[in-house]
Amino acid sequence: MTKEKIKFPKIKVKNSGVVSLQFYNDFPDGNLVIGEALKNVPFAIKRLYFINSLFNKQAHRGLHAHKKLEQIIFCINGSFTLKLDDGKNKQSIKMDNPYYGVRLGPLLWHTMEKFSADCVILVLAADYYKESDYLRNYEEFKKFIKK
Ligand code: T46
Repeated sequence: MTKEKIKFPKIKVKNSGVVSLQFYNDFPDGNLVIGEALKNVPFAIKRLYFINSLFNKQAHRGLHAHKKLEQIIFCINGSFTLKLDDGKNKQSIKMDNPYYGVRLGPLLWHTMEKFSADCVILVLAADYYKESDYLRNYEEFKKFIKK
């Protein structure tokens, strides 16, 4: 196994952090990357979804926060920019490394943009889809975090 010294930005916003996956990248026939629930993935996974066909260079996804949901977001191919905002601190992260995910904890406004055409985003979620958990309006989000 080759553990490359790959740098990932330090996370400066609340309710986030870096999740580092185990990887084997010295195989002549390709790489293997592993996440295990309640080990390097810090919750029991109830749902996963992925986003691909990101050919529209102007696309913006996310633009919401969750009230309670815990998720980890990965860029498993290509690249995109993840913007995080905890209501006080903001951070922009270039996601282009399949070995690292970013925790999207509750009350973290997040936006995904600047997708490469080959970008594939994988998200692991701790709960099933519930529209009532979304804060899709920024002013509503700001009011919610003051409660
Ligand atoms: C998130 C970011 C990172 C479902 O019916 N089930 C699902 O599991 C999901 C994820 C979405 N949907 C429906 C809800 C909307 O009608 O699919 C439609 C598109 O969802 P949305 O606009 O929320 O997609 P994104 O890419 O902006 O956000 C997604 C997740 O929804 C969200 O939880 O944190 O990825």
